[in-house]
Amino acid sequence: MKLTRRNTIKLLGAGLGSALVGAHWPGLAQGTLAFPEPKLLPLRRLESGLVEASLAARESNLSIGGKPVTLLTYGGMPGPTLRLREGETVRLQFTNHLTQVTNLHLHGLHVSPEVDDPLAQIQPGQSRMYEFTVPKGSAGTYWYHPHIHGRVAEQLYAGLLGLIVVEGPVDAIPELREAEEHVLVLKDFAFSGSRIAPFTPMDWMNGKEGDLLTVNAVIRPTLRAQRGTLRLRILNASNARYYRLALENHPLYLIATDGGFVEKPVELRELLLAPGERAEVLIRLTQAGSFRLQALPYDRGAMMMHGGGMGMMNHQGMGGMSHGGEQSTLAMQGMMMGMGPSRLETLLTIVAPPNPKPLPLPTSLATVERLDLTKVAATRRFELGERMMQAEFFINGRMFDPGRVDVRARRGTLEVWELINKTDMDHPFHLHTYPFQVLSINGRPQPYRAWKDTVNLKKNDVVRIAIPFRDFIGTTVYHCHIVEHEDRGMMGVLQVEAE
Ligand SMILES: [Cu+2]
Repeated sequence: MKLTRRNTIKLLGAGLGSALVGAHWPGLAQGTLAFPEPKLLPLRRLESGLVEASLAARESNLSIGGKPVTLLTYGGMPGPTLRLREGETVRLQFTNHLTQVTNLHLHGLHVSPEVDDPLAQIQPGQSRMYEFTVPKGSAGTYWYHPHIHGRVAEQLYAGLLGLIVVEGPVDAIPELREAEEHVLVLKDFAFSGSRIAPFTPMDWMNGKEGDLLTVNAVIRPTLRAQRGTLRLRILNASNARYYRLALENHPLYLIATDGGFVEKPVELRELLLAPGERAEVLIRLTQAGSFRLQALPYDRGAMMMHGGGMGMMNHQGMGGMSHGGEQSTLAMQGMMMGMGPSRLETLLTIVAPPNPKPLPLPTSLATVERLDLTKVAATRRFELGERMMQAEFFINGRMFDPGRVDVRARRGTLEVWELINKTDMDHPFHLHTYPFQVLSINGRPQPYRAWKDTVNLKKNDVVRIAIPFRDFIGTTVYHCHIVEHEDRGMMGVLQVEAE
């Protein structure tokens, strides 16, 4: 059964309000909390040029919004920032101190799928060594999080995430070097007491959001700038929330996307970050005062239900429901319709210094390769589909099967993938290991060239991307980065074979 927003369809009855609106956290005065910088992961830089570090996942007791909460983290929320340099070889020892299986994904880094293996399973008490070289030219902002199929949504939502910063020669450009740099990890939460609120059936359809919006785990912090130019590295680490970012009275100057630098700053009035996406922006503070970084309303096509009770559903979502027959007939009591746009939210307040003197904008940043589209080895089509009622999600009509190879590509070739969103919801499409360039969205070419690993598809969008399969062979995945959709099937297996 397909649900569209126009054809509101009778569904399971639901007193959905309570499931969609999390607990209220009163008494939080706006702008009273200082902006915290995530701590750095300690590194051992050996004379050989090798960098050693260790990271562990564990249950953590922290405070968010002044309340004690129990999360799963890599040692802090967000996890410690892994700050590396281009060309370094890294030996990262990861240990699972959770009571459940997990693994670690180096999201966006061009690293062999044998190292960054999305199908790896690391049992409780076990460790795994991640040894990789940080590619030249990859200066930018990446992140790490679990990728254990079926559990990504719950593990990420619970706090297992951290930023990876790669420094390179481009950072020495004076207009960047002298900017004041900060990391912004955007993440929402819903708690039930001191624990993460249980996933509801609607969470498995829409992706789980929460009413508590945090920047580096603090609600509406205040950043007191010392300099006139800020460089913000922004990560959307939320499971499903989109951030349509705008800063009062100031444009954002985009300098880097998921895959590193663009060629020159791009002036933006607003910047949409889908789950999994990153961006780096410069902000030029030209006047004293306080300015709010806001998330403007955005409609991602999420659904809600109206009417009766939720009798049929359970905390495992609706995946266990039969696809037809009596159960579903009984379930058809209620209405489903679009939730509409999100509310305008203040994420952060930036206080400019008195008489700020911003730096000029850099005139050129990096060269972004122009791919030779006369040499395309294959053009493929990927249709995103859904069966909302069952919270089942598809690519080309099939749910994820780790035992099935969906795409075989050859190393050293360039492919064009046409991504088509046939659902009523936005889906951010993410490819591991191999960065791509967006060629067009609905036939319109992109205004600037950039490397990406995640690209958003609105309802009915047709997005063409070009992927050079370079350096590595192996088996990896592509999937929706609303991680509930990934857990519920919207993922495929890519195998890159030797030339
Ligand atoms: Cu999705």
